[in-house]
Amino acid sequence: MENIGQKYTARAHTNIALVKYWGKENEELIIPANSSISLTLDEFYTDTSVIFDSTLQQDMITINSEIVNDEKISKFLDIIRHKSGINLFAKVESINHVPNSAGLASSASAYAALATAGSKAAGLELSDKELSMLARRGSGSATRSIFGGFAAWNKGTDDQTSYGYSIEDPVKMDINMIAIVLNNSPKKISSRLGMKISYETSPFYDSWIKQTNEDFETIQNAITNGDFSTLGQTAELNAMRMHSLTLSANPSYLYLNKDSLLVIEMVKELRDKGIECYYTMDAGPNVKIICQKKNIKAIVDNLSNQFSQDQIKVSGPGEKVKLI
Ligand code: 2P0
Repeated sequence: MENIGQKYTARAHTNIALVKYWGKENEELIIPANSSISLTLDEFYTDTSVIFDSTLQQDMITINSEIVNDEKISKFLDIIRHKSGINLFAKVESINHVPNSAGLASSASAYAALATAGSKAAGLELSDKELSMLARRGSGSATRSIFGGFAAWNKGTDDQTSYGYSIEDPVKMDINMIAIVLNNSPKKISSRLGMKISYETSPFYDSWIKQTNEDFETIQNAITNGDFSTLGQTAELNAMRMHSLTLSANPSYLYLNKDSLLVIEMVKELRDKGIECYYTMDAGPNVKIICQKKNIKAIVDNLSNQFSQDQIKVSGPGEKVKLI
């Protein structure tokens, strides 16, 4: 086990779902209620280093240089310890180049990077598929962040059948995302809790599953056919269908705020003017605009009337996870 006692660092990028994951069939193993599709982004990523160290008396974890006491991370390290048979504590240092807990999916890049650096530091040699299954145990969306470009998470039914895979990387389609950061503070209802309430109480949940399985087929075909318009239209509808699960839950909750609605209206106005673009939102108020390169300038100029430059972040497709 020559890797033990050596520090490994991995970089993983966030992803934005085009077909959303919103509910678990198994909370312990993180088996989702539906398969999902995403685009990995190059602008937002996490660098995480891990070393298993025989001198440590407990796991030592820092995020953005601050010491954190996160039981979720230690439980995740336990899974790596169990798989590798090592019995040492770890030092984990993670730097997020993503606004935390604001619907830009920092947990996706965080657990993809931790799974990759952590498994390597523990002497495991895992395939991308195995890495995705490990990352899934930390956070569902991390399953897809092992892969670059267009990626999918096959729902499966148990630990061995629920994994991520690449649909297309590098991406052939001209596709970009413009993230509008409307709120950088941690959200009130975590996605973990939100999706649990929706799964258990929304009377529309069964319809969501039926519809989202159709959306999966439509977007998969749009990627294969290079059909940007169908991809954008379907991703936008799928996002609103997911958010309807928050409104229809008991208790009802909502991630969007008035600025989110403002951006949605701007996107519709731009479309009316012939500038093709679509919106999507996750478990927070930030809106991501899906567009092609030729329209980035017009969209950013329009957004600049309402928002400052540092709120507007343009990103293209990102790479798969790698050791750095
Ligand atoms: C997604 N989201 O597919 C969906 C769409 C947010 C909205 O996956 O409980 O942090 O750790 O598995 O992955 C965010 O939820 O939740 C998410 P857990 P996760 O990207």
